[in-house]
Amino acid sequence: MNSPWKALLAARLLLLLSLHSWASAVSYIDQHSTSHSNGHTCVGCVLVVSVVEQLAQVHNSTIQASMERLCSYLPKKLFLKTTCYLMVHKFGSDIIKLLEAGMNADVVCHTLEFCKQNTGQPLCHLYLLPRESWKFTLEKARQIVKKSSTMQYPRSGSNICSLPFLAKICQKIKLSITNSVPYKDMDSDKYSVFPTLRGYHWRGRDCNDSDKTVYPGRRPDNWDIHRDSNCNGIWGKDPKDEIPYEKKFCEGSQPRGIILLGDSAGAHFHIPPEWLAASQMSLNSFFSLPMAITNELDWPQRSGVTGFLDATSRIEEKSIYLRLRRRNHCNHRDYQNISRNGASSHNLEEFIKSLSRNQLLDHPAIVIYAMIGNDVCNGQTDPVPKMTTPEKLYSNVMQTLKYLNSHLPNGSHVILYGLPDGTFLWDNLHNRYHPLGQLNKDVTYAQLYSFLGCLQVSPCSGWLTSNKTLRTLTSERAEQLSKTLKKIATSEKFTNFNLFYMDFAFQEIIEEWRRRGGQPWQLIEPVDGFHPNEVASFLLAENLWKKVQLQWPQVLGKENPFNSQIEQVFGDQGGH
Ligand SMILES: [Ca+2]
Ligand SMILES: [Ca+2]
Ligand SMILES: [Ca+2]
Repeated sequence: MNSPWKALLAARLLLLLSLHSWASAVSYIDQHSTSHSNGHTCVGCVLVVSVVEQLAQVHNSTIQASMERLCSYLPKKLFLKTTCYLMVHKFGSDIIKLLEAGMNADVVCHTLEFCKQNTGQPLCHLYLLPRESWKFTLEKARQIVKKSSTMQYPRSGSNICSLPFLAKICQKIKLSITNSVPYKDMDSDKYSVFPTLRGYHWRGRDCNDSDKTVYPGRRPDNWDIHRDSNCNGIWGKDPKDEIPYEKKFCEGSQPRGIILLGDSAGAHFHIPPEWLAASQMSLNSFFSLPMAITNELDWPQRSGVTGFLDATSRIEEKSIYLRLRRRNHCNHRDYQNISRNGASSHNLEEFIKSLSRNQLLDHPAIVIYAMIGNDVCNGQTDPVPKMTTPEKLYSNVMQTLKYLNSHLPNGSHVILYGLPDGTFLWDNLHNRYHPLGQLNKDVTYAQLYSFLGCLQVSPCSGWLTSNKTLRTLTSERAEQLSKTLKKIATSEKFTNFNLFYMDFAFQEIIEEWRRRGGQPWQLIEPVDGFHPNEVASFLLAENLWKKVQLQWPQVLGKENPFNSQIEQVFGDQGGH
């Protein structure tokens, strides 16, 4: 009965997990700091309480009923539903009292101490301040819950993962994030038969998980006469002439894999707006939540570089991987998304070792280096001192390239991708309503940015700010860093790969999207107001593909004349 806290629980779990990813997207190094953790707890609380409030409004129900509704929407997996009910049980009665007394989510969360204003710190709020003074309103709210027993529960700093039944799954997620290798991988070849927790959503599915000499991307062992050693679905002999199919269809076709070294944008960080928009919320809304949580809120299986599933939006473009596969079916399953939320030129060294390529046994690869934001983006109030300098970038990237040179098979290609000019974010979004603000026209992106910035959990306080000087400064640094990458590509040489540089052509994407009748704001993730969304990701992939095809066709290899024969004999080659 007393279940209104489902929502809060869900929200907290969602928030804690998502916000941790978000936080790390902001500033990986700082993710363990207390202020971050407090900030995320606050954001989480405000989001959940807002959703509860809006669900009551949309369904004309009580707050109690609204909390129960939210919990009922959540899947049982990962104990999401249970956690939700537990939270309702813990905090529901206080939330009911406060919301019914007309307090908004900011006031509720400050009263319940999920948000804290420390001495000397500004007051962080998502909604406009109450008409009566903040101090007065907060005091009034505190009186309402004064005798409540729930105030004894810990708030910020308390981690959802400390709940005993969540500890195990938290541990799993943590481990796969830390190592960026599959959690389930019987033969330890870094390829998995399990989709999430860094499994085949991130790199080609292992077709034999009890043999570490069998994995996507390797050169066929003895022409794959007896087994499919490289998981591309091609093996055996043609009964007509006894020639092995790998030899017949793939020899001389120059197979190659695609590897992305990226950040949250490359991994396709995405929080579906249905998770926040009360008016659209239904029993189906949270269906993908467990999958998303175990993928760190990333959707690499639908990303522009390594995605193998079709886009959910109506866009026909394919990922770079699917284009390479279409060009040469021998490339089937040869993709690796080595990306991490919060990744930058600096912290890539922590997880680049998760890359799998054997210099002697495997096919060459195309590596796209796309650290597009975190060298200039962080959540600090003054982000400038923490931005990467051009000198530092030069040395970080050289370190990465040296690592690649000692791990990539000869004949590989590396493309350094530039940084975008993020000023279009503020310019195109600040006046628009955030999904949370659409019902009552009360939360704009400007408000969201300022709330996140105030809590120091903004994914990019240099661009997501009303301070034009700061936005310009951030763009200038991004441009300097792009120039540095270009300089590296034109002046440095490596024995095992050719090196190229390409601009991050967001302006070209916007123009392309306009030509199709779209608006620039439709290219940004609606919930975080920061990441390129699925459409943008696929348009960028198309843009990159076309340029490479035009300028450096050798990177993509030849069209395989046997593609249709491969389809005839092997169908979908075992799928993905
Ligand atoms: Ca394996
Ligand atoms: Ca294997
Ligand atoms: Ca094969």
